[in-house]
Amino acid sequence: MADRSGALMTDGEKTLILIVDDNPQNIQVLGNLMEGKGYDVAVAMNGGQVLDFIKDEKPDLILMDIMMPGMDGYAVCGMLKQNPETADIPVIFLTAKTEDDDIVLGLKTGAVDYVTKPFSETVLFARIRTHVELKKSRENIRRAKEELEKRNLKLQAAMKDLELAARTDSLTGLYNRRYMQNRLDEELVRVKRNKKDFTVVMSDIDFFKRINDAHGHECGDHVLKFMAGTLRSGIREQDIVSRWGGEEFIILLPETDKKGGLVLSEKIRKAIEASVFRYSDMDLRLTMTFGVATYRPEESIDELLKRADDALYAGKESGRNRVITL
Ligand code: GH3
Ligand code: MG
Ligand code: MG
Repeated sequence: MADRSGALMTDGEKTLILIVDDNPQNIQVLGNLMEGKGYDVAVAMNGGQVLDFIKDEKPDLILMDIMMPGMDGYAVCGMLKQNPETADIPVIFLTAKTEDDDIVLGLKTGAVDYVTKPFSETVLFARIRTHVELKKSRENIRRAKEELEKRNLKLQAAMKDLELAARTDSLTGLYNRRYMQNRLDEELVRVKRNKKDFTVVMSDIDFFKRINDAHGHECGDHVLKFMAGTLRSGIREQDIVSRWGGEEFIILLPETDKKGGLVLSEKIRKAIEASVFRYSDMDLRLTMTFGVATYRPEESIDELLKRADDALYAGKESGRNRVITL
């Protein structure tokens, strides 16, 4: 490991310093000094070479002369600061220009520091070390922020999935019982405010046990999915259909009176009656019975559901494949 003033960062990464000077002797002296402290060193003798170099590699710090033929140090520094890919690289001017105006101009072009020649090695290294550390901690913060944002996005997606799963019946993809219960409670609050009717339809597949018994449980599951699809395509956008249990479904029809509920249920009943469900070379025909109940002021959701259930039961008793309201 490097000594206290050395160039090895705590993460074990080597630090690359780009020395920019048009004078080979200066480069030689500075390069030896830097390497002696454990830094990796790259050199450029003019602005063009700097711009070429930074295309492939990003140094951790640039030590730059000001007076150079062609592009001077100010111009090179200005270009580096304008490029988002290199703007974060700290530039220290190391120069014989000692006027206040020169220093101010240097800092204005975006340099982090300005060291005049002849320089004290100790001070130069202390400054280099400070600016390299600042840059690395800025990078660490940025990386940590990016990582945090990535995790946040993942978490948000997982939460969305979880919310969806919590309200969905996994077999049919319809809303589940718990979600419907919540929606019914909400509807009750709404109806007290806007005084509009709402209707619930409880439906149950007729003789479903026979399907399971004759063709197996897997066939029964397919039938449930098929029925769920038929119910879903029979309702309007504002309606909500859920799997209430086994082979029983509840449809919530907001702002719908009894007549509307009966019409919609009859339409779905007919669609089911007319459809053929194909399962491994068999054509199965199924029917459903529907119990319709429209909300009555002051009753509870349980009372409303009880009336829908009673109507459904009456439909079963009187021969199935029908829509009943009491
Ligand atoms: P009814 O016309 O009176 O409604 O008669 P049914 O045979 O449809 O009603 P019953 O209540 O006697 O039987 C319901 C059957 O539904 C029994 C149960 O095994 C089956 N069942 C409930 N949930 C599922 C499921 O998730 N998958 C399958 N395959 N069958 C289910
Ligand atoms: Mg049934
Ligand atoms: Mg049943």
